[in-house]
Amino acid sequence: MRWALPAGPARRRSGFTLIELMLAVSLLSIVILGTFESLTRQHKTSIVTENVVEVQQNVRAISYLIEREIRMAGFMVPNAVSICGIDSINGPDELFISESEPIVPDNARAGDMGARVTSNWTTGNALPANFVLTLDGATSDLDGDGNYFYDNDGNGTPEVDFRVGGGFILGDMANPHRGTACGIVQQATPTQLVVVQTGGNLVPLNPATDAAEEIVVVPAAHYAMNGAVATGRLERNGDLLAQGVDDFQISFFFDVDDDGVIDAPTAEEPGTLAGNLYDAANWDNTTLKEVRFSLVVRTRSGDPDFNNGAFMTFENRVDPGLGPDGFRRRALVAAVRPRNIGTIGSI
Ligand SMILES: [Ca+2]
Ligand SMILES: [Ca+2]
Ligand SMILES: [Ca+2]
Ligand SMILES: [Ca+2]
Repeated sequence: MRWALPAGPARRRSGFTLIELMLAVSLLSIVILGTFESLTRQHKTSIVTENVVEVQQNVRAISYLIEREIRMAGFMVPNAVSICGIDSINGPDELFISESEPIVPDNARAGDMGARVTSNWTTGNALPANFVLTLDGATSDLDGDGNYFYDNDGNGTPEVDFRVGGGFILGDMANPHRGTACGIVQQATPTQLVVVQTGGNLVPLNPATDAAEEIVVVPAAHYAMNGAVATGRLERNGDLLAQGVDDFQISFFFDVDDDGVIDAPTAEEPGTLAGNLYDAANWDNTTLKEVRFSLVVRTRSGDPDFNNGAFMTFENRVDPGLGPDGFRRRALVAAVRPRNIGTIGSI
């Protein structure tokens, strides 16, 4: 008798065993988790890149504007009123640059444009707020072409070359060694300015050695951080230029001994080192050779995975010692030679 194998198809298993199922699920979850982590990482990286690119673009655009304006400082106006600043060691600096917008170039009048102040300028002390400057109306159309630039009252017709809320620079064009004063315009007509002086001053006239004074005032672009530094707003004449700005520092380089070389890093480079402050009252703008500014901008949002990132100090700014805060930063330092200073008559 022969044994036969059971007829019919061999028994086939259908479905998975529990072990197989568990193995498959855990493999799948590893794959999903890995993909998710990689996506999250990529997303984070792209946010950081985006933030940093945004900051870099902002810094470049703003610094281009400031560089261009510093290069034009003193355009057509006396050297004495070309530039002014307020230096600080515990906060951002402020910069005033003579404005070229209201001016149509005129070679015959280069170095001569600017409204003449006929009232007395009290020297030696900071002026009271809302100080009134009486102007010679024949000179307050800066370029004398019969047109004004600013329409402060918004009636559609420009009525004056000074912008309310904008900056001003004042100096003695006959005696530029007396220094420079600057501040904000409160009210403006062709015959009168109401101003708040916030920086610099003119030292008293020395009747024995000085020429008869010739006080002149010009409109200025005022670069400053708005009020509380925490806002991070850098403004030009009250208009927003950039947000996320940590610091704005300025230093000034002079050639007082006129040997063609910027002077040694002592008092002739005010605003560079600790204890080395710039005061516009002490400097003759005709000897100014170079202006250096630094701009520190941080990313819009902090990066929790970034353990560094702290306040960056330049020039004479004292480190506030705040420690790492997770913000990535970009800093830019630019040195600019104002081409209209020390060369009266050139454009
Ligand atoms: Ca400073
Ligand atoms: Ca004009
Ligand atoms: Ca008007
Ligand atoms: Ca020198």
